[in-house]
Amino acid sequence: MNDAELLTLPKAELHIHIEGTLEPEMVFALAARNDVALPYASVEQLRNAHAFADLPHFLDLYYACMAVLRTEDDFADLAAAYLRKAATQGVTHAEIFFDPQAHTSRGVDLGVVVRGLRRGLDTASSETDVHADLIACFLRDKPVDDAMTTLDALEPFFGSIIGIGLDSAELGFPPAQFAPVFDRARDAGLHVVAHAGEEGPATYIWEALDVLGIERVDHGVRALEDRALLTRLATDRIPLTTCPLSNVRLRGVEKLSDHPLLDLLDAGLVVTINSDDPAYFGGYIGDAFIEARRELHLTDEHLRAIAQNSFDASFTAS
Ligand code: ES4
Ligand code: ZN
Repeated sequence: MNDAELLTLPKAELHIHIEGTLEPEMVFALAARNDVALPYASVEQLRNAHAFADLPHFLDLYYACMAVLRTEDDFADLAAAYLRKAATQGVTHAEIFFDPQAHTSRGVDLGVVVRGLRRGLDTASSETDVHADLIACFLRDKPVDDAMTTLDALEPFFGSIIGIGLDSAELGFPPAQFAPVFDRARDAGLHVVAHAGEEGPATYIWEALDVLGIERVDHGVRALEDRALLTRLATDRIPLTTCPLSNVRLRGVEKLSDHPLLDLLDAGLVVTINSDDPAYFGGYIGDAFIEARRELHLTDEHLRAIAQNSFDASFTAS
């Protein structure tokens, strides 16, 4: 398989934050459209700020840039641009995260967010044939009460989302405290996932599995530190949505050639490759496949297995 074939190899994207697809050019375009002041003078200056020490450092810029997203059209444009881009990278199915609290806390109505995203996805979907679903993520570095209130507010939109997730700063924010929120979501028939083992320890992955009842682990790379956990993930076929370019940019690994994704595959896990926040981490999902192949010497057999895993691990792809 050459790079062009790998780029367009059919794949499902299971770990993508729609706000992380906000390219610097769109930040400036929306800032102008909405009359929002930016602390950067140019697209180039903003791009130069894309050098991160760790996850919290990245999140500061990620939340700051979102200030330009204000209207239903903004969210629709963002979602449509992502899906069109994804179509060029072999994506035929995407399960897309969004962060309701990052918008409602700025005074943006939740309906504006969900209706805008859904409209943008529908528009691009009809052009590209890429199927797209939404997963609402709660911010684990905000109080549980805030997540519960947000779940209440999401209830009228349960028909527009397929599940809930848990994201934002991980270290110091163990998953178990969100049990009441996840219990309610599961009772409502929603799928449940959580970021765990990105920067946090393997114990957070155990908690997310046993207390939150998650069906997929987002990232999960630190599972390698716990043999019993690897056995559990392999036995129960709990997929991992790894994001190699993200782990390099946020310094979870020093360089891509150090990424443990092959070790996770060798341990028998259902491993997938995803893009996380492609506007910030230097590449979309097809780019991640290409770079991971180059640096980790993945064979065509590995790559086809990883792509197949993405469909097996998806909630709604047929
Ligand atoms: C995120 Cl890379 C990452 N980790 C946790 N939460 C996030 N939200 C957006 N990107
Ligand atoms: Zn993520």
